[in-house]
Formats: sequence, C-alpha cells, structure tokens
Amino acid sequence: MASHAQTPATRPESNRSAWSALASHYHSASKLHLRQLFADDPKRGQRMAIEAAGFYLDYSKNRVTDETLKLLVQLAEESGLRARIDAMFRGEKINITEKRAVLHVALRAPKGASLLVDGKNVVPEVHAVLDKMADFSERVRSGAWKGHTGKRIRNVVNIGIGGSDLGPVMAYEALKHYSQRDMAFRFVSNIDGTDFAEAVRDLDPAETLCIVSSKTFTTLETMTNAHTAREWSLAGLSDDERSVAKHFVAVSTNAAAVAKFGIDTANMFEFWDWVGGRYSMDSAIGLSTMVAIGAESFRAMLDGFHQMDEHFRTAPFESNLPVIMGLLSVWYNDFFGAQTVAVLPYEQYLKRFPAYLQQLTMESNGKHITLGGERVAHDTGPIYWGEPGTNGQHSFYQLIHQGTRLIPCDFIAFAKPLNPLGRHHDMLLANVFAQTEALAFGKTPEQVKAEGTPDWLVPHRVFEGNRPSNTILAEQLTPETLGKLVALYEHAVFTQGVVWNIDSFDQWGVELGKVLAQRIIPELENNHEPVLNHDTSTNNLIRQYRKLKEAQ
Ligand code: G6Q
Repeated sequence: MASHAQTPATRPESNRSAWSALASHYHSASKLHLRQLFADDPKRGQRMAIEAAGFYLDYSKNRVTDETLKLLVQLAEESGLRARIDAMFRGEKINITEKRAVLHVALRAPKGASLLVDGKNVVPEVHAVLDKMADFSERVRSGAWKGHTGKRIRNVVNIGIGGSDLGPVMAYEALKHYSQRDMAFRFVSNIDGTDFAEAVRDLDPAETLCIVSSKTFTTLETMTNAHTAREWSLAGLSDDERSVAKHFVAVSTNAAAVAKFGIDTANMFEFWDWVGGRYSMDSAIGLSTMVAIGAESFRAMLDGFHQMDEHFRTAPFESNLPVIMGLLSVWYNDFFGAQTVAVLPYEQYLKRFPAYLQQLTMESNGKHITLGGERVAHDTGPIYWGEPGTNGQHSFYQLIHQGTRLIPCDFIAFAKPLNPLGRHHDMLLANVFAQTEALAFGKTPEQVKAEGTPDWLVPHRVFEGNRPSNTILAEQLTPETLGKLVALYEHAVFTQGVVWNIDSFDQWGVELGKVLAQRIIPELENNHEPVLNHDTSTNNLIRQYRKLKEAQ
C-alpha cells in the first residue's frame, strides 16, 4: 500500500490554511447574532438552503456567514475530500487499519453498475444476494415457506447486535407503516437474558423464524442468544434437529461458522468484509427489513440510498447536502467547542433513528489518532443524541433553549403524515418551525417586559437565542426517503472524518469490549473461589457479585 503520509488526506491538519483562517474568522463570527444576520440579509432564509435528491435543507439558522461557508468549503478541499470520495467509490482500501475497502455504496448500486474491489466488480454479487433475499422474503411473506410442523411463519426474530441490530430495528420501526401487519418482528441484541425472554414470551416456535445476523458469527452476545434461541425453538418442536433448517437462517460473511452452528449454508445470506457493520442495514443484514416491507419496498429504499450517493459524489461542495452538514458540525465542534449534536426527528416512526445515528457517528468518528498515526490536533466526533419531537420539548429542550451549552440541532420533518388524523400534522410541523425560530431568535428582555413580566422575573424568562439548527424537510417518510436520510448522515460522517483525518471505518474500541469480558466470565462461573489478578476494585466487585448471587 502506498505511504499514507504522502496523500493530501493525511497532511497534518496544521498545514491547512483554511483551518487557521477559520480560527481567526471565529473571533468575529462568534459575536454575530442570528437576529442581526437575518436583519442584514432579508433573503438569508431562502439563500442558505439546498434542495437536492428530494430533500430541502435549511441551514440559514446556523451561526455562519458567506465567509464562514467559503472557508469551510476550502477546508474540505484542502483536506482532500474530493480525492477521498473518489477513492471510496473506486474501492480503494481507505479503511487503512483493517486494510479494507469501504464500499457500502456498492450495496445500492443499480444492476449494471461497476464498482471494483481488488479489480473485481462486486455489483453482480450484490444483486445475486438481493435476488436470493427477495425470493426468500416473498416465500416467508406469502406463507409458502413453512415451519417444521407445516405452519406458516408469523414471527421473525432478528438476533444480532451493534451494526447487525441497530439498522434493522431502526428500519423496521421507521418503515412499520409499509410492513406486513399480520407478522410480528422482534429484535434480540442484549446478552441480558431478559431481551430474549421478553422477545419470545408470546411466540410459538412453530411459527417463528430466527435470523441470526452476524458478520463474524463469533460475537459473544449474538452467539449466546442464537444458542438460547435454538434451545427454545427445539424445545417447542419436539427436539427434532431437522426443524433448525426451517426456523433458522443466517446473515454472515463466515460460512464455516454458520455451518458449524447447524444452519444449512443454503439458508445463509452473504455479505462482504468491505461492508462495515454500521454501514450494513442495506446489505443482507437488512433481511428482516425485507421480510417486513417486501422486496419492492426494499429496492425503493436502496434506490433512495443511491440517489443520495450520487448527489454526494457529484454535487459541488457548496450545494452538497452531506458535505455542508458535515462541515457545519465541524464548525461547532472545533471552533465553538460544542460537544454534542441533537437529532430531533418530528416523526414518530423515526423513534430509533437517534440511537441508530449514535452508532453511525460515534463509532465512526470517536477516534483520536490520525491516518498518519499521530494524536489529532483537534477534537473529533461530537456526541449525537436525541428523541422524537414533540416529546423532547417537554423535557430536555429546556437546556437547549436556556442552558449554558451550545447544542446544534438537526430537525427532521415530513410534509405528509402517514397517519393523517385531524389537525395533528399541522400542529406537529408548527412545533418544528416554532422551535427553530425560538432557538435562533430567542426573546429579548424588552419583549419579556412588554408582556408585563415583573422585573425580577425578566432574566429567567429571557431567551438569548443564537442557538443553531438545521431543518431537513422531505415530502413523506417512505422507504426511498429513509434510504436518502441514512445515506445523508453516512456521507456527512465521512466528510467529518476526512476533515479530522481519521479512519472513520474501523472500531478498535468495540473490538476491545469483545475480548475483555471473556477473561472474567470463568471467574464469575467458577464453583471455587478463583484467584483474581485484576486491580483491587475489579477483584472486589467480582467477590461482591459472587457473594450476592449466592446469598439465600
Ligand atoms: C459496527 C461494529 C459493531 C458490529 C457488532 C456486531 O460497525 O463493528 O457494532 O456490528 O459488534 O458484529 P457482528 O456482526 O460480527 O456480530
């Protein structure tokens, strides 16, 4: 592999003139108030918006001027973003610490497209797996696929964790409106036995299909849950081992481990090491999604992803949705010192979207070492969090409006409701617009006084405003829109990672967790007092646990 140190992407951050220009620009820009910026430019609200791929992004309520945007775009250019986008789409091994290509964009490339990994076009394989998934899903949905006793499948349990769970759960919840309603979908991830027990307590094994989703097929939680599921299933099916073939399928890159578990590899849906776990909901990991919504809707979702990929790949940075969103978050993270980003979908079906995004953003950009192997000079990934509106308004929004921290917000809303009920939707959307308006413009002491507020109460009721937000508007939440939305954030995360000069596609912090517990498990299970060689805190906690669990 070529030396990374020579590519523009790995140039030390300090070499980028835009960074120092932004640092000095920050001194004046941070003093500007959004009230003033809007007053000075009557067209700001129309001008600072991007309409692309069916999305409308209003970024005018950000603490930026034209100069800020110019410098941010320059920063992207100096960071080598164009070259890095091209390298990703060319299938280069941009995940340098794992020496892997990063080609989730190939998962949604149309038939006939060509994307190469090690000189081989992977698109035909992608479509072969999609066709196999479609065939299987249709058989399950239509009842043609029968369980061991001849009953049709009514329940699907996806067993997976992290990237093999969060995407499928989020997509199922997001697209529930389009799902086959006479089937139940459950998701088991946690090693905590409660997760499995509660997921299956009202299910009949004879009508239940388990999808064991694991890229490696070695993950402790998933393998433990899969074995428990196997016992549960067999116990309900006269312990007949032949039933496993009808009630278990696998999604994995590890055929040998799948076969060892006892799942016929004919019932295995494949994906590849160039698909990162948190970028895999549109691979075979999405099998539960496809069973829920059908192959046609799944393909519509892939088409949505692809439209956003093409926009990201081709649009000039100034009008590129993921680039602008990524750069704005860099602006707050590194210059204003903002530590978090709130993601606020005003769409109940997106209730798991913030949890999904937490993995996508924080596992990708929670890094402190550059591609060149040095400690980063600037802060990297902010903390992403959020809840659907309007619920959050009645809890944590207080801190966003009147607390001491700057919290940039992404508001996400759709023009057409999926469940039109009286005036609900206009009221929902009125809240989106009211919140972004209040955050930006606040309420001055004069306005508060004019409402007849006694002097002593005035400071408590003042809203400083100048709190930034993006508003993302789309027509309706559909499979296609969901694909676009996820791709929007995937590429915004990539943009951030390029500016921070980190590997957004490895996850050594997660790998550590996969091995640490293995050492302690026998110390907890051992019938005899084990010899403990941890620190005194860990040793003592283990002893306390052993004592408590044995107490009568
Ligand atoms: C995602 C991470 C991680 C992974 C899980 C499950 O990018 O690598 O969340 O998805 O640890 O891994 P398996 O799919 O291999 O079980």
